[in-house]
Amino acid sequence: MLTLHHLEQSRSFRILWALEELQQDYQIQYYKRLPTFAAPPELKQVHPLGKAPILQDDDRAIAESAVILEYLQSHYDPQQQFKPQSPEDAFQYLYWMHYAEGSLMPLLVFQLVMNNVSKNVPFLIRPVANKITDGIKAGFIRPRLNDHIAFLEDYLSEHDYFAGQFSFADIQMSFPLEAFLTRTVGQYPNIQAFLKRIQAREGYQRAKRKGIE
Ligand SMILES: N[C@@H](CCC(=O)N[C@@H](CS)C(=O)NCC(=O)O)C(=O)O
Repeated sequence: MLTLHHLEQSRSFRILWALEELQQDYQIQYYKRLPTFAAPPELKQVHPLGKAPILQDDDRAIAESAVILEYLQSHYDPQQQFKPQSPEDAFQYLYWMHYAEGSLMPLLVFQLVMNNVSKNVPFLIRPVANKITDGIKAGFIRPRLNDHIAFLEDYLSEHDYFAGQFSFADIQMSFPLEAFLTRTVGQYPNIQAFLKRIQAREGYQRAKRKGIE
């Protein structure tokens, strides 16, 4: 039996969605975040790092979204519906699967951490903390993030999905793109159109309903 260890408001939504696309039997173990937004310590009993998602398949606890998605595709997608169809699609699939967590998410997490610094320092030094974090955001994070967003807008101007037809690479990429859009103002027509396309899927809608305990 498959068990998804699902942390609220987290990347484990990707796996919930993939399981719904596969129409697979599974159970969900729900976890709430601590007031600090960290994962609760119980998750460390499932995997030593205690991060979500974790998928348990009998005795094996699998961590890392991309690994779980690839595992599900290779073990639980007998009709190969979510597998890239051509060698070019397979290359794109590999690239975007790694890019999401290897390149894009670190910048977004760094941005989130910088946004939260001033809330976590004593009131009197907030102006200094803000000066430092504003400098890091303007000098380091924003220019890099702008390059990534321009790159993605450009790619999505010519592709409806990241690897040919809808695949698990789209599920992997959905999380940073949704996170980016919730923290930013501005028009990103191709990213917005892509998200609208994938969010309209029945599997996505079912997963949204199940994600709430
Ligand atoms: N690269 C990992 C990242 C896992 C990760 O950092 N998950 C976050 C949830 S979005 C988490 O568990 N955070 C809680 C914490 O760090 O305490 C993946 O894609 O699965």
